[in-house]
Amino acid sequence: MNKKVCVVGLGYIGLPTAAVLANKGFFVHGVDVNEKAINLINNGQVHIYEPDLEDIVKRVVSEGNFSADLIPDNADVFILSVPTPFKDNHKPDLAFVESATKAIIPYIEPGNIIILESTSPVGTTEKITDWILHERPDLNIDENSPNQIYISHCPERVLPGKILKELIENDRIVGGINKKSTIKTAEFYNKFVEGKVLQTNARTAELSKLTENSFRDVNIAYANELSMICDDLNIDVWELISLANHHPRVNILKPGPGVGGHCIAVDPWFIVDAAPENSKLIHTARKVNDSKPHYIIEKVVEIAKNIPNPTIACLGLAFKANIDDLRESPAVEIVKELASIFEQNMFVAEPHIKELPKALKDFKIELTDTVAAIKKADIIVLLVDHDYFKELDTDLFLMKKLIDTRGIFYSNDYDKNLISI
Ligand code: SAJ
Repeated sequence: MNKKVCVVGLGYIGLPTAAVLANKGFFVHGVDVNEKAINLINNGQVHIYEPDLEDIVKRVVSEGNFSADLIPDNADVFILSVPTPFKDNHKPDLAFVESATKAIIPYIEPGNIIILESTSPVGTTEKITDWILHERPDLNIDENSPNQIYISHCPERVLPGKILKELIENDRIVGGINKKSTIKTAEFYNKFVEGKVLQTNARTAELSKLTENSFRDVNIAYANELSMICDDLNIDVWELISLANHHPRVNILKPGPGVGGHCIAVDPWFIVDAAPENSKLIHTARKVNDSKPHYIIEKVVEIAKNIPNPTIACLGLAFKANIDDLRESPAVEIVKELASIFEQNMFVAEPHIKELPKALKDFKIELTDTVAAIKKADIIVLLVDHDYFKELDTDLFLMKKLIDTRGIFYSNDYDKNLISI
């Protein structure tokens, strides 16, 4: 029985994973470089928002099944769940994976399972194996050796906002560095996952995760491209998509102000970097989605030309609906650019945050409540489809220009002041 698990990286994935494992009866030793987060967790609190997470953390910490620390400890299973960002040139940055691996190396013992959960370029699990075996020649991955360790990739696939449910219910893909690693790792996930645990090799598991997020990116790019075509042709894209989706084999996703978050806008680059000649579609989709914020900015500027001293209100900063996460948010990028153009006359409403993010601090932007922002503005740019915005009284928008990038105010009645893109 694998009783002790060491989870390295207590962020959006690692912390919920640690909490779920502790809740299932494992003894979990969590590790992070963020001392503030460690102290909060050991107090039964959390530093990120995810529904129900704090309640579970509070309970498992008080029951003694979960504690957090700056340094790893011996364990039966090590899980690496650290960020894998890309560098300025869109090349993957494995610095966190490398430092997390190096941190656990002194604690690894024969028989241990080491699992990389971070979304990673193809070949990363092999790199981890090399780093470990280089520093620990006493260990090996040879089947039937008494000093054998098991190394696998098992990509996380959970949706922010539904993490605790999806960690248990989603199917998982486990790809070991060899057959024995796959089997041992799958046995571990079968102890707490209710979905299927599918077995493959490490490289296929790595590419499967990148493939899932690229699939979504390519399909969102199609919707975004349609939205710009429709804008040219004076057709409402939301009506168009809802009509086309009546076809039994068509399911077009939603256009928006661009693609945000730390996954879908990042992972496709790992494929483009590894196979540039053969990933033209994936690369183009990235470029289409990255161009959408600029398209929105140009639209606002074009409309503002006809209004003397225009005042702009932007609704929403999060990267998607009903969350407080601003990472890689196209809304933040749009607000930043508009603030540098319209200077004094910018209002922003984001009901999920209390202060502006660092990226917007140097601008003269007023963070205010939604109704006040709308009342003050000539042009309203709706950037996030929060439920809160859906409930707004549409009379507030009378006599104003409304650019709706999320289609929440779309209706069949054509309204000259509503621009849906
Ligand atoms: N978006 C659109 N139109 C759509 C759907 C999404 O513009 O029709 C935008 C959102 O507004 C947001 C971005 O795409 O800016 C990403 O949102 P999302 O809800 O599609 O995905 P994430 O980033 O929250 O989570 C994804 C998930 N992957 C897939 O659905 C294939 C999740 O399962 C992964 O675990 C996660 O990435 C990850 O960690 O990789």
